[in-house]
Amino acid sequence: MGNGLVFFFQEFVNKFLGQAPLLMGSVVFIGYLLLGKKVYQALAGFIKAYVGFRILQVGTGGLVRTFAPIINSLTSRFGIEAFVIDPYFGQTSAQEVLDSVNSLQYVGYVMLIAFAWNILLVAFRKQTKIRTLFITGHIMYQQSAVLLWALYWVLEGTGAAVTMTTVVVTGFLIGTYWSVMSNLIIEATQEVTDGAGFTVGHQQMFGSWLAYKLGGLIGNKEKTVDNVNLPGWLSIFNDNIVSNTILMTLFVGTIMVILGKDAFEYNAGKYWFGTYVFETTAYFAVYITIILTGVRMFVAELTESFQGISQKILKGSIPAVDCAVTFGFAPNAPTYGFIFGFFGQMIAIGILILIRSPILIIAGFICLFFDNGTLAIFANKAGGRRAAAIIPFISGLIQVFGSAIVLTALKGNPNVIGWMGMFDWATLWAGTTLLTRSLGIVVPITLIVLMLIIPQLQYRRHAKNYFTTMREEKLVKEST
Ligand code: ASC
Repeated sequence: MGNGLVFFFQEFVNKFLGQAPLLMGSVVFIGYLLLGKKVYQALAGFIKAYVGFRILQVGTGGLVRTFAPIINSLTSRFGIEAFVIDPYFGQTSAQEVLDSVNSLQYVGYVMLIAFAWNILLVAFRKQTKIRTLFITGHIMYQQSAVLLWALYWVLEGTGAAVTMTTVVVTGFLIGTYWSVMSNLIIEATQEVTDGAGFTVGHQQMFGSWLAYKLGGLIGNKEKTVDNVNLPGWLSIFNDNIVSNTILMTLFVGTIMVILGKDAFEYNAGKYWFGTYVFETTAYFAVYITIILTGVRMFVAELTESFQGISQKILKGSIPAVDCAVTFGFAPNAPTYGFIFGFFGQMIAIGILILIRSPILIIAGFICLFFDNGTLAIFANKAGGRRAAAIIPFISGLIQVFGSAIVLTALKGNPNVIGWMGMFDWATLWAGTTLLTRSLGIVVPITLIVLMLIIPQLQYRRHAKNYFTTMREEKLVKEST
């Protein structure tokens, strides 16, 4: 019986909870039923949300496949052998380390504890002030795995299986992070998306909040990345397809030319090197357009159907979803984030090489694009182009240095090939891991309590309409 239950949990976690499109579609389906729609209407919603999410993944997957090898060969060309800061390199390290101590299955437990804790915190939202349900499945799995690995390694690292105490504490800690940080950026995300009815549930929620707060101090929100209003021929940059293609051709194209044609396997019968460079870099705009198409589809369904959940069961709650969902609201911002974050990371890597650091870092595309792209979206909303350039630049430095520092504590295991690298992981989680190594399990436990204070402070600031749903606020806005 006990074994059956464990088996069911593992199946449920891997084949449902960890499958973001299925989870997303199911949330939409349930939402529509709660709104009193017919089953066939709810089914149509499920399909649109599922297919929309899959389209998003076609776009993000295509970006990664096209651009990751270019970034990788850039760093390997210069003879650097090091750790990669990419979420999947972090996840792989976590899985391999945990598997080597027969504990991979505990990642599922962590994820379930965290998700149940998130639901409970929302259920008691009058007391906890948490309004957000974290439903970005692949990120939930990834973060559960990486945090369990990091805490196991610094707390135990014995070679024996992970203890239940560490599993439970990790579950509550990551669940608190999902709840508190996605809740923290509701107000900013609402500004960014013009009240689209969701918040971000990803890897840089704390970073996005900082970017939004600091952005306002750095620049002018009127001078946004999408409202460049350039004179004469430069006005073609006002179209994000055109500007993304031109900027990426210049920027990534230069990198490709530096690497030279021998660095690429392409069909010389079909392309000159020059056209190959352009046809590759133009894929950037192709995939961004695909992402936006998918996002529009599932956000439309999610925004409407989630009303069922936020009106009927978890009143006033909001879904926390993938960061790429915000990209449609300022389509030039991710390019800013990518380019300036790239400069920051390259300078930081150069410094590591110069000081002969024992840890070298290899840049990863996901971190460069999605992480800094998201920070640029939030920075731009509060501080325009200037903020969208400066903040990702600084973030690039932090991503490299923070990851290098935390890897000093984790590199002892031969299965380690990288770290997540995303902003929150290079700051908050790197710090937590190091502090836990020095002070023990009181650190994660204290952090749970401290984080739970944040929504209480936030509530004081926004008490008046804290629990009205995003949709209601949007309606109020539109009617005034
Ligand atoms: C991540 C991760 C991805 C991407 C994606 C961005 O951190 O694991 O697959 O970012 O979620 O849309």
